[in-house]
Amino acid sequence: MQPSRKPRVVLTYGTFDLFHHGHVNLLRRLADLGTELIVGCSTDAFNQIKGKQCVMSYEQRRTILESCRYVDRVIPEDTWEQKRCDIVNYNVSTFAMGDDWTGKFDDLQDIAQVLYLPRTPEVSTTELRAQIGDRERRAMGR
Ligand code: C2G
Repeated sequence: MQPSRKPRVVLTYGTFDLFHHGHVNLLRRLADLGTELIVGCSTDAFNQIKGKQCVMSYEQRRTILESCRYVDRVIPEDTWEQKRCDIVNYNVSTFAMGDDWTGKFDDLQDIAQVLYLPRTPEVSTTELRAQIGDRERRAMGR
């Protein structure tokens, strides 16, 4: 009988557009840090605030995240400021992001462990969109 592990909630946020293996690598490592992984998925309105053009809607991106084996719960991310409340409300032990965010959320260290994990090299939503565009242009003979 496995001794039941002390509950340890891990929290992260992101847009997760065109879900790719870089996202999966991050979520898998985050899931290994605790007993429950919560993902704050940026809403379409918040992506406008972030200046991010998305291919997929919030509903589509949330559906994909909820299907991921490493994710236990998906919540909407509507503002930059909600992290502190979410950490308290969901009893979060560890807040973690990819290391392109290094230092940006250190102010949360008074209420949670804050980690920045290495990004997966050579893949990004932006890069995928560019590759698709290039291939379409080549197929059209332009
Ligand atoms: N990521 C990664 N490796 C990649 C691409 C992304 O580890 N090759 C990580 C990012 O570092 C981030 C997460 O995957 O932690 C989600 O990336 P995005 O969808 O680009 O999210 P972002 O726009 O960084 O939004 O309040 C925080 C923001 O909502 C984060």
